[in-house]
Amino acid sequence: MLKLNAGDEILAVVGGITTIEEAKQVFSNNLNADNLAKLEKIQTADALIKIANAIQFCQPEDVIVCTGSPEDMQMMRGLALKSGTERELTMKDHTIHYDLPEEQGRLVNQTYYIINQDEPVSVLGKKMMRGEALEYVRDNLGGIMKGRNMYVGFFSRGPAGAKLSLPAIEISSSEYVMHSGDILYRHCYDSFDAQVEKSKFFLTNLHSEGLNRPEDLPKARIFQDRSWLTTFSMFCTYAGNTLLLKKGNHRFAVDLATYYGGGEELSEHMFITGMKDDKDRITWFAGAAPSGCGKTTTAMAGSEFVGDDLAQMWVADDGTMRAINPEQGIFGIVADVNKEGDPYLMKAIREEGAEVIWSNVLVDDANVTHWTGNGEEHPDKGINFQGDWFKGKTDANGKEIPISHPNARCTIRCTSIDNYNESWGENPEGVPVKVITYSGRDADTMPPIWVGKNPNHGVVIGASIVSAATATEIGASGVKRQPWANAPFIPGALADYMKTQFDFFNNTKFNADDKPILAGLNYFLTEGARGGEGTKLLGEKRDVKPWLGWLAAYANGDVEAIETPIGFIPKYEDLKNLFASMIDKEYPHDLYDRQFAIYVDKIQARIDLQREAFGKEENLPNQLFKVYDEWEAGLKELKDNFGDIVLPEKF
Ligand code: SPV
Ligand code: MN
Repeated sequence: MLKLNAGDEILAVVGGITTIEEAKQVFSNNLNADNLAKLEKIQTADALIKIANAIQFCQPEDVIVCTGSPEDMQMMRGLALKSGTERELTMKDHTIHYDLPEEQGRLVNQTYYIINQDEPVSVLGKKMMRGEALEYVRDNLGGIMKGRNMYVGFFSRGPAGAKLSLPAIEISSSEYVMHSGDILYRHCYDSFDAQVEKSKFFLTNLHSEGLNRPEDLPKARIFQDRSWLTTFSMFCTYAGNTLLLKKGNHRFAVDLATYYGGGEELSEHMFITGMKDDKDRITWFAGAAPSGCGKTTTAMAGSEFVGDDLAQMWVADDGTMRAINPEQGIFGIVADVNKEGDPYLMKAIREEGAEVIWSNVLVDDANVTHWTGNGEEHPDKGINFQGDWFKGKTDANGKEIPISHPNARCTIRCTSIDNYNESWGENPEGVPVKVITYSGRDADTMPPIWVGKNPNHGVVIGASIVSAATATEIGASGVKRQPWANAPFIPGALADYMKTQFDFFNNTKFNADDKPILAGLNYFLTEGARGGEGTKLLGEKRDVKPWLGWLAAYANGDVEAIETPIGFIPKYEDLKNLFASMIDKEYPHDLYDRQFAIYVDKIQARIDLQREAFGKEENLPNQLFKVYDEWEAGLKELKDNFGDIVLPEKF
């Protein structure tokens, strides 16, 4: 069980400020009249004491309070340019930021949960005892902001007034981090106190990149203090390591949902998107996929986009499942974003009108950005994530350096994207979710879509996601299990998280008609895995639309499905019609057969892999193994009757 406020509060120990009077003294010593007046509006004593401790400890030259007003945001953008952490591009309101060549993703091996004696931590995360972390923070963050500015912003992770919105403070010496925060998160300076009052919690994030030198990178640490809902980040700049409103606070939100949500809340690594049909009915989806597996693209396939990375979800009093996006923008991978597959995003980042921070892409002599897979002409030279670049340039190992890093990204507000549905996105009641999807990069086993037969089967589909390694995590390789695509962000025991999933989806508060369906989604099947040759995909990016379209039709009772041992799959005729009406594409029967044939031995091998890995965890809910038993029994019978590869017509 997670214990809040247990053990020493590191920030208080290193800062030494414990009372509001002391805090006010720190403010009057360090802030000019303008910023002092801004900070005076905030009344939450605990928050003020934290900020005072950060000032006392990091010793900035100046403290700048970011209220989220248009003037303050304009100022922050200006400061980012002045400091050189961003550079202006030719396109109006576009800037470029580079992270160190060695820091192009999340520093998984330098990210730690701070723990107290005997606290269970996810087997997937690293942990450090509180005392050791305290010493590390004291030694490395003390005085780190001497001679520079400290920025303080107040944000809400979610629309104001939503049940699961959480207020958070971001403190950083990086103009780029704060500018990114302005784009990706909702400021709540004016309502911070009221939001803390309502949610009872607020989150605190403290970051400094120090001198931003490659030689300091080994010292970089991302600490997550679960007990005090506080993060510390140092000697790094990549937003996934520094803008801890994102994954840092997501980890705390997972903890809160798991240990305090009572089976009525979830905090997931999921997009939120809606599809409006010809009857003007919107079917809402929330879908999990590991980092770098097309979550943004899937979200953008909806006509009513709401979010591409995180979802806070709950069972509402009206018996529906609701979801909000804790963010208001996207920090999206740009590799392979092109006109054909991502028309909305492409328009937003390629045409004037949006404020965009690019990171780690190539900038040519005309100050225009380029990236791999954009479907455009590429220049022969420019500047990218590793400095000067020219076509054919190789790295120290003789490997050709791509034009942009595979984890290069763009930071942009949702309101700049044409399919964003702002009224739903900002609705504190959340969107009513009917379909949950779970996907990974699975080249050879599962079909494009299949629906769990009941909530427990659905939960186990989520538990069983696998994926090839991606560029989002430094040092990752091979095929990895990716439980719920959320494992890198689950701080506590996996068993506790899993129990919450079973409790949530079996919650009796759901109306029978409003229970979401839970489905697997996989568009990475290759020719080679289905009787052909090579690694070419069997489908295309744009097929996502008919896949989601079928799930919507099924969830609404418009189509029937075929029952297989692992779940329900679509009928050929329905898909054929959807391919034609949604993307004007012919969908041949033999492609259907190849995509939806059940490969019994391959699926069985997956179950074996999962059983073995989960077998090492303690106290896992029994339902997990019961579902695997059911799948296995069905698969065995299938194989006895029809052999290893079973076409849909056999069911
Ligand atoms: C991811 O890697 O899942 C991201 C980007 O969404 S990060 O901010 O690094 O988490
Ligand atoms: Mn993500």
